[in-house]
Amino acid sequence: MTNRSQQLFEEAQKIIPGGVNSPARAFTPVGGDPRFIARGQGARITDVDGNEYIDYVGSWGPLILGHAHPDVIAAVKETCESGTSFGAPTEIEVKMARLVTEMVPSVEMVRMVNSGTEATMSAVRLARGVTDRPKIVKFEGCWHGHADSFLTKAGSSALTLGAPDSPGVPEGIAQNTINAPYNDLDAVKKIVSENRGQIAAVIVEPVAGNMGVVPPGEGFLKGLREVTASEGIVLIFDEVITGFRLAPGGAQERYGITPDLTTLGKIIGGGLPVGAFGGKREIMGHISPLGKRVSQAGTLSGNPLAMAAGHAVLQHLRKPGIYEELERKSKILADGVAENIKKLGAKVCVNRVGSMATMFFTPGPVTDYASASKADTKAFARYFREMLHRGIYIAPSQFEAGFVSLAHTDEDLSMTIRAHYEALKAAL
Ligand code: KE4
Repeated sequence: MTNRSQQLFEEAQKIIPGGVNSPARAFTPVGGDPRFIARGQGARITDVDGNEYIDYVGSWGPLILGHAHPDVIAAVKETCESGTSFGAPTEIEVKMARLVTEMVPSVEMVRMVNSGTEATMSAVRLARGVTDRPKIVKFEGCWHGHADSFLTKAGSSALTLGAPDSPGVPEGIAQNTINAPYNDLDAVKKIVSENRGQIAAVIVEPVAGNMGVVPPGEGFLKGLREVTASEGIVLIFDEVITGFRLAPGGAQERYGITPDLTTLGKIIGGGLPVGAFGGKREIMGHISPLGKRVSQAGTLSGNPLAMAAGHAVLQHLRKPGIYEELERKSKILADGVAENIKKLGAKVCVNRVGSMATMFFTPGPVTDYASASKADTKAFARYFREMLHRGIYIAPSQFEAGFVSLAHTDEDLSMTIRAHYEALKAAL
């Protein structure tokens, strides 16, 4: 029964575009109406009609500890007793910067912002300011938030809703963004040689999450590092999803590649609005008010509540055994899903890196935007509805990642595997 959700959605659509404050939440690609969520606890969320779901969206990545983790709640409660924002530096911002620079060694200096979009937008402006070059290279199907420079062949909601090239982005801006196929190093080398001295940055999701999960091929990240280093191009790892997800130091720790700049979001805020960008001191030293004074600012950047929440999460993630436990849980689910696929002889494929994964409705392999786009999105929609009906909440799009959290219990995982078998069978 979803009466209350339907009532709220009807009202919401009159006063909020599409009834949602982010298009990724729209159920357009999967049919039906979004569920309005009343509360979350651990790995579960409950909608306003009292329906409970095991949650694999986790607010699109931030909730690696699960919903309403006591450490996070306590930190926010305690902090807000002293006020919510001052527009002046606070101690918690220094503690957070220290924690981030310790956990991600390539980040020698870090600036807090309020979203992943602000982080990537600022990092690209900084790269352009430092190099005095206009162009950037991104990868088809990657999503770096909704700043103009990124909205060409973009992933996530742009891809899901069929608008990878957004209206409203002037040609003058779009022409400075060059897209390459993900995992295609030769294409990048060709672009670089054809635009010598013009490219400020290459920005990449070191593990793509926004066309569904697509891991970097053998040598891809290493090759990007080499070609950018040799051409004085700033290599930006967009770790808004992978940061603190794939290892304490993110994908760069997992794959052993050091970018010049890193963008962060999601987990760093523990569910509150936080983004961050940081990297080499010689580059960060040109962010206003320093050096060349590349402009960047924000009223609520480093907000004490958001810093307290993020700090509580990151401290938890530094404990021994955390990522081994996350991998243990993720592998249980992955193995169960693989067994179901085998039993059903389903022509689907799964890409997984650690606790982020996507099942594609195509035989695969899925290595880039072109192969991801072959997925049967109608079959995915059927599967989505069957999972929702069985109390499993996954992203309402074929082109997103699913996330296991530390709060998912072995029982949650077993229930999910059983539901997955039935839902996949019904969707085929
Ligand atoms: P935000 O501005 O949404 O905080 O972050 C933008 C962003 C930047 N980089 C990467 C790799 C990202 O995945 C994101 C945002 N991710 C999407 C879902 N894949 C957020 C969900 C939404 O747009 O509502």
